[in-house]
Amino acid sequence: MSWKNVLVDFEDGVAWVTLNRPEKRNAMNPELNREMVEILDALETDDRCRVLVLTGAGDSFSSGMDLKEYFRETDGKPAAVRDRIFRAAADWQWRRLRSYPKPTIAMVNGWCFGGGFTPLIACDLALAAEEAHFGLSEINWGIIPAGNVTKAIATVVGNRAALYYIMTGKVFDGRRAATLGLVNEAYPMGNLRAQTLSLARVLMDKNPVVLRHAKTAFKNIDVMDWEIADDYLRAKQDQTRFQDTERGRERGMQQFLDEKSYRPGLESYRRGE
Ligand code: ACO
Ligand code: V55
Repeated sequence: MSWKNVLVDFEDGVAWVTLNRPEKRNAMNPELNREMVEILDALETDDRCRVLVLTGAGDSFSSGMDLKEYFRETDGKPAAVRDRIFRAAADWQWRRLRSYPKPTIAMVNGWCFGGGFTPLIACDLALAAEEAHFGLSEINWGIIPAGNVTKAIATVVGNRAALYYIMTGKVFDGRRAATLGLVNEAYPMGNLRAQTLSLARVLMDKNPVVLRHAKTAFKNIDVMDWEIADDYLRAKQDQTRFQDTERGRERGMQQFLDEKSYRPGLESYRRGE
């Protein structure tokens, strides 16, 4: 598997997906976005990928949408052509990523601007370098945060902070991103990769079928009222049992209630027997 604008490396169950246009600060152009759609499709059924980590090459996570190739160069094109070019961005940045069947972690290693927020937030979890810098810079060049950046930011931070950064375009660092809840934790740059791998290992120890349905359910209940959410979650619970060939639920109960060999409040049931 080889792409021009993205690197994919496998290491102990982790697929490291690295946006790779460092000379353009990993700005996302149409070709990179088309490649990312293919990559997410490919990794979905690739057993070498049990957790997907999204990061960037060099000193950037992503400087956002490629202003030249996305905006200037599509300005004169017919609406239908523009729609198609922008759809490749949406297809991976939130549509596929938000409901990805495998756990996803964004590892923000440096600059993250505008459109870069969409895939960052669409990942299940996110870690940042304390030294990384974030900004909703759209306002600085005369556009509103589209490409679902506005929708994405509203799902992770409160109204005050969201509007503050949408309206001022001010830059903030990784520590602030963690305080805001935009990322789970911030670590010194030198520890970021090791910490990401360690978080990936925690996820890899869990039952992948249960993990998949747990995250999908969380993302879907957003638009449901309590009655519908309750019914949906019960149905989802049954679906999980039906699909779980490992029979985690039965094993967990057997190990706790019969064998008294583990405590589910404190650790995971033993999967490999
Ligand atoms: N789109 C297109 N090209 C970009 C982008 C971008 N988003 N970001 C950087 N580049 C290009 C620059 O044009 C330059 O290209 P060149 O070498 O061919 O001249 C190259 O990347 C390096 O950029 P510099 O500005 O020289 O790099 P520096 O390290 O000094 O600064 C920074 C990095 C702060 C990220 C700066 O490049 C920047 O402000 N980029 C734009 C950030 C932004 O506002 N993105 C758009 C958000 S809105 C949206 O996504 C819709
Ligand atoms: C923006 C971002 C997009 C897009 C159009 O933030 C505009 C501006 C993330 O994708 O498709």
